[in-house]
Amino acid sequence: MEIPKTLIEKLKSAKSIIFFTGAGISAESGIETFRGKGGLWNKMSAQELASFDGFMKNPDLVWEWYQYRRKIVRETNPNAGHKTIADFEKHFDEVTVVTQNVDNLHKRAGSSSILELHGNIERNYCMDCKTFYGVEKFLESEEVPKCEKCGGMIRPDVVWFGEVLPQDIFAEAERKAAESDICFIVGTSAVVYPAAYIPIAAKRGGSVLVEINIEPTEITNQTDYSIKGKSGEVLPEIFKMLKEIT
Ligand code: BV8
Ligand code: ZN
Repeated sequence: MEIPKTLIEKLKSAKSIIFFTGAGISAESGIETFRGKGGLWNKMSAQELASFDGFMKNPDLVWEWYQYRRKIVRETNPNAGHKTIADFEKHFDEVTVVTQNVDNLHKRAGSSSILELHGNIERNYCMDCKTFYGVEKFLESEEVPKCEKCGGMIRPDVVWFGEVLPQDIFAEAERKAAESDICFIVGTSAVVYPAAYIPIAAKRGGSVLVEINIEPTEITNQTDYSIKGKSGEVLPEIFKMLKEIT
């Protein structure tokens, strides 16, 4: 992999950094991506499954799909990519992770400033009274559980297609992006909106865009640097080169 020296120079003088991440950063942990080969969306046409209509049409099937994904998440660990991002926090005034992922791996890797645009698969809530439940509560349920307080249907606390993102979190992510000096775009095909606006907000704010991906994406031609490689290898290499000159 080719890490440009000018990027390391820019990093040296940077104050605030954001990491905009997608499913690709979790691929080396063993969690399938959505659009890659054998990805989640291809197998289970997840576009319908990860939607409110899909859930209402077939609640137990969608619930089972999330239970299957939660099991995978429980059995995987953060990889070197997640851990390096957590390490960046010790070297810069401000590091923010803006993630589209719902797998909680950034938190488990030790990152402390995380904005989850699409929710978190390890949380559930009642569709009627909005009571939140931790994932351990219904670990073994094969059907959609019912709320203990009001009997309502329980759903995963993730943002489905056609649903609005948490406005406060999205606004905070836009602000951090606009104020950042450098915006890493890691492991995302950048096709899902409005999340994919975040790197655009960073660019508009004068940020240097650095893409890390195993293949070109929708955003590649807008980036200042596009580094081809696995995030679990590229991020540690960047961090190593940075430490050598600081
Ligand atoms: C909204 C949570 C509107 C759930 C997800 C028609 C109808 C309705 C909406 C739309 C429509 N047409 C367009 C839209 C908008 C839609 C959208 O953008 N669709 C796309 C597909 C065109 N967006 C929405 O619906 C959003 N809501 O617009 O609401 C609205 C407005 C007002 C009022 C009411 C409604 C909600 C979008 C959120 C959907 N939820 N996930 C769940 O996970 O179950 S999206 C899902 O895709 C994940 O969150 C995922 O993170 C995200 C993006 O995918 P990526 O992360 O990029 O993953 P992908 O597999 O695509 O790419 C992986 C990349 O990694 C690849 O580039 C690969 O090369 C790379 N890679 C692989 N390995 C590695 C690697 N890179 C580095 N290293 C490696 N080792
Ligand atoms: Zn309830």
